[in-house]
Parts: sequence; structure tokens; C-alpha cells
Amino acid sequence: MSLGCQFRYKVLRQEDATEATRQLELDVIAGLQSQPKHLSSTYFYDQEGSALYQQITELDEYYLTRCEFEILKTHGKSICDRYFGHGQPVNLVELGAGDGRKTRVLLKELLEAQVDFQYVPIDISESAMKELVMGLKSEFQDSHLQCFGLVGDYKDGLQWLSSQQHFRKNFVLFLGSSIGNFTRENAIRFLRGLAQILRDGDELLLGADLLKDPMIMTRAYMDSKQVTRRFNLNLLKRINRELKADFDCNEWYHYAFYRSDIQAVESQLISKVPQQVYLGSSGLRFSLEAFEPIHTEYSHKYLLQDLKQIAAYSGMQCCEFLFDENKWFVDCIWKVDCHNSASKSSNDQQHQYS
Ligand code: AVJ
Repeated sequence: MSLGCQFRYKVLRQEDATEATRQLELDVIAGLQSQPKHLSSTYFYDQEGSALYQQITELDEYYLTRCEFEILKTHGKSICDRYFGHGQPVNLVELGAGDGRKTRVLLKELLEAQVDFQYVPIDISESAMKELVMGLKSEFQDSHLQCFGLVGDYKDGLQWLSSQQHFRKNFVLFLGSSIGNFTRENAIRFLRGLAQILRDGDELLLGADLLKDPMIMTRAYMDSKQVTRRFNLNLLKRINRELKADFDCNEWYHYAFYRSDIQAVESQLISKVPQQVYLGSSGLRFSLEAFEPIHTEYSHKYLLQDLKQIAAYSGMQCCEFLFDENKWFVDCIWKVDCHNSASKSSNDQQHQYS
């Protein structure tokens, strides 16, 4: 067995740190000049933020990860039987793999069933990819697992895959209700883009958090150990460090609440006192009144009918819904269906959402 080529990755796009900082600065300025103020949840995940998110997934109150684990454990075998094998080799593609803990459940099922597949995690960060691939190597050394990571954004990765590997079907994982950070409109835009890059017959497994008791949803984002508070505040720390700002990180409430009007948990940072913030990198100053909120995140929650509608608008066909025992979370399996896709839904969708 040639270990050398069993665990590997390819860099499609080098992360450009200067460009990333410039974009952060533009977004921070725009966000702090708006009313109400906002900062994007995409900036949570620097090294410290990713580590804090990892801790969140282990909290009792943060049921999402636990539920999805259960789903993959319970239904892994049937996913394997239904969507893999049948003589066609498959790319098991994962968007934003993180540490890949949940995915390992599936990898083990697939290896056991001896289906012809390779695992293709896609991540923009080369260091995260390195860590993931090394981790897999130490766990799966003695198996037949083939791992071929792609460093780049999702578009780079998927485009490269569809141009290179015509003989393989793609089965794409987008786990954890990451889609929940998008507005409905942007979720559809993103998924439609995905459907367009993929080929007819390719599949998507999409994790989505379902509507439930509003207090259960709220507590998941206002945990008793205050890890989510640190996660939220880390955004300000990051801005202090990368943009030479001087947010006083001790003077904030972390506040998260469920909004039934938009079916989302909204997270905010609320200043306890009047503050002047100096953004050193740009020389700009921003002031906050006492109790002024900065919006940092929406985590959308879904009804099954929402998900069916999103699939239709995205040009995908619902194959099945896989639930945990409580039906708190769902993994949807959708098939890319070009006949139904972009052309049909683009007009409908504009009426509905723009
Ligand atoms: C990674 C987007 C799924 O919204 O539940 C966790 C991020 N924010 N706690 C979510 C998060 C606060 C998480 N997602």
C-alpha cells in the first residue's frame, strides 16, 4: 500500500492574507457605519474562534452536533447502500470539513461496505487542511481510505472536480446547519450555484436545524458555561488584533434570542457603556451608545416545507429526510436535477425573495 499517495491534498488557490485583511477592514467599516451596526459571522473562525466553536459543539445545550452525529450513526449504513457503490466510483466531497469528526462515521461505513470512493474535503485554509489530512492519516493508516483534499474556496474545488473527474459521481456534504448563517435568499443563491457546478445525478447531503421549543433553540446560543459568549466576543478581539482597534472587550453583553418572525436565533454584542472605538488601520473612529447592539449572526431554523421549497428553488430534487430520534435536526439528501433547475426557478424566486 503506497501511503504516500493515500492521504494528500492539492492547493488550487493560495490564501492571500493581505487581501483577507483588506476585506475584513472594508466589511468592519461598513458594518460599524450602518445602523443598526453589524459584523459578519464569517469572521468568527480565526484560529481561536475555530477552537471555541469546537468547544461549543461539545456543550450539552448545543444539541445540533449531537443530533447530526446520531443521524449519521443511525442512517450511515442506508446512505451507503442507497447512494454509493452500484459500480460507479464516488467523490465524497465535504464543504468546510473542520475537524471532520462527524464525517468519520460515514467514512467508516463506506470502508466497511468496500465501496469505490475517495474523500475530498474542500477548505480555504491550508493549515486546517494539513491538520485534517494528518489526523485522517493517523486514524486510517491501515485502511484503504483515499483522501484527496482541495485547498481553495468551494467554487474552485467543485469546478476542478467536475472538470477533472468525469467518471466519478459527486456526493457533497454540507453538514452542521452551516447553511443557517445565510438568509433564505442567499441560501438559495448559494445552493443554486452549487447545483450549477455539479452534474445531473450528483447528490447533496445538507444538514439543517429544525424548529423546536424556542427556549431550547435559545439556550443553544446562550450556554451556561458562556463558551458562546467568548466565541462571539472573539470577533472583537480579532478586530482589535488584525485592524489595530481598541474595543474594550470587558464591556459587552452577549445576547442571543429566537426570532419567530424570521425563524432564526439572532446573536448580538451589546455595549454596556458608551464607547469610542478607534480603528487604527484606517484611522476611523466609531461611537456606540450604552446598550447599543452590534448584530453578529443569524442561525436560521427550518420547517420541512421550507427545506422542500429551498430545494425546488435551488434546482434540486428531495430524495429523503433523515432525522434524529427527537426530530430536532435533519440531514436532507437532494439530487441535482438540471431539468428543473435555474431556468425554471429564477423568475419565481425573484418575485418571492428580492
Ligand atoms: C457553525 C453556523 C452551524 O449557527 O449554530 C454556534 C455557529 N454560532 N454557536 C450555528 C454557532 C454560535 C453555528 N454554525
